[in-house]
Amino acid sequence: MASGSWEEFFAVHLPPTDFEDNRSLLKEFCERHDKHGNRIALVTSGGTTVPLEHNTVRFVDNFSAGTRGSASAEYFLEHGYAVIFMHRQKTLEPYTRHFSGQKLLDMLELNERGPNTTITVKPDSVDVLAPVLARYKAAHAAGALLHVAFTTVSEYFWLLRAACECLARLGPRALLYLAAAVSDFYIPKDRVPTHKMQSESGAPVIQLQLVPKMLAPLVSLWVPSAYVVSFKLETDENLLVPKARSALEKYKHKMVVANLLQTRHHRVVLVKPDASQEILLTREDVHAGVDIEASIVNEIVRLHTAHLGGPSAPAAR
Ligand code: PAZ
Repeated sequence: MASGSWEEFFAVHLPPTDFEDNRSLLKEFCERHDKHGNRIALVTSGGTTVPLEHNTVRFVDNFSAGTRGSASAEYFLEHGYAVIFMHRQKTLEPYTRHFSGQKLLDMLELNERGPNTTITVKPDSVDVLAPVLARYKAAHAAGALLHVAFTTVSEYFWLLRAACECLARLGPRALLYLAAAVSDFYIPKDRVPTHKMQSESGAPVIQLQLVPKMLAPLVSLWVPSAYVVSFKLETDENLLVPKARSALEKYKHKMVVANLLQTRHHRVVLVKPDASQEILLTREDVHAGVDIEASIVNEIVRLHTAHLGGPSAPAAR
């Protein structure tokens, strides 16, 4: 099963309808933060889909809740980075991730007094809500967080390349943290039916093709000076570090964060050209709600700072 080239992929797949709007937002964001000498982290998050029909009813999905990406984006902001949060539509987002489901509504009290009805935060929820709200407000007041969303694998690649083109001006101050779970397979556009597949036609035979490896042009052409960190998800421990190391040797970027599906929230291995480093949360850490992303981002920021050879990141303005 051969893959086409990345150039062919972009030639065949048209940009998404809101692409120009997103490109303008990315351009403005990168120019503004570049002017202030800030660092920018591009954090990708969530899984991509591969539609089985152009008018899509069904699709193949890649597993990811967006936990890693949304938490990491918050920690990069805390370290003074401006953050482009490139995420799968409807997956977890920075700050609101703390109150998913009914959590937020359960924190509120409704005081029904006709036209003078008010809503207040329950006293015992203030301590939970206030620090998150304060960080959310600070990030937005500083214009330090930009959200751009994708759904399909082709939308993801169009946005990724556009973000890279805008980030290139920052040189080594740009950091790419590619935590999204991106499909390795897709169906070439000319083999995707327009309308919903009908069961009367019998069981469909679907042949997937390999997606070109975009990390190759990304590292060597699109952002050659950026600090690039990719992620590797496996389910077999025996493949985890060897596959991460082989990706690092092939693409020659700075780090692969290797994780197993089953243990990803409490164990990762940072695979670097010269060494590997395990980050492991204890049972108590997990119980106390410690995010493993705090340690992952800490270490990456430390290495990025050393790579820049300068002082720590300034607060993004
Ligand atoms: O979003 P999440 O916290 O549920 O999962 C995160 C993850 C496992 C998708 C991420 O850590 C990762 O490994 N991303 C790369 C996946 C890949 O190899 O395609």
